[in-house]
Amino acid sequence: MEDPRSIFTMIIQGEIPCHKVYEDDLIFAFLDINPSSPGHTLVVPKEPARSLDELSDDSAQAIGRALPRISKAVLEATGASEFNVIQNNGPNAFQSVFHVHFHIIPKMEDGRGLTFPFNPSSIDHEDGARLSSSIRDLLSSPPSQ
Ligand code: DGP
Repeated sequence: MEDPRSIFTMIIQGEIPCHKVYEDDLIFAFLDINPSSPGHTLVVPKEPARSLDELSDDSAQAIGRALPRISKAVLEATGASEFNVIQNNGPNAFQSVFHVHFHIIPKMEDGRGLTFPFNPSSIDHEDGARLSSSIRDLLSSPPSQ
């Protein structure tokens, strides 16, 4: 039978080797095996949520605390002064490992790092008013857990 655990859970549990950079009760961070630039780091909650919208408040809080600290250390270790943090959810949104993770990607002076088109458009204000109202309403009701 196929192992239901994600590859990141196996890394966290020490069954698959990695270049670990940080660990606490709720968080694990290690270098990406396919780095976009030197120091490309993945910050992963130990909780095996598949996507960010499924993550518990406790893990979200721990990630929020860890990201700036880990980013600072990655910058210092690589000599980069700029970086991207990116987090993908769903296969069409470029997620390939279905265990929440944040990429910290140093932007090097020679251009190495994240490159992508943002595909911007102009906001439709009527649509914007409707959507922001709908999101506000959803956020003001108690979380369903
Ligand atoms: P994403 O596309 O956002 O799901 O990114 C998944 C990343 O995980 C991708 O950049 C490569 C990395 N990755 C996949 N398998 C392994 C592994 O076994 N070890 C390490 N260190 N990184 C991995």
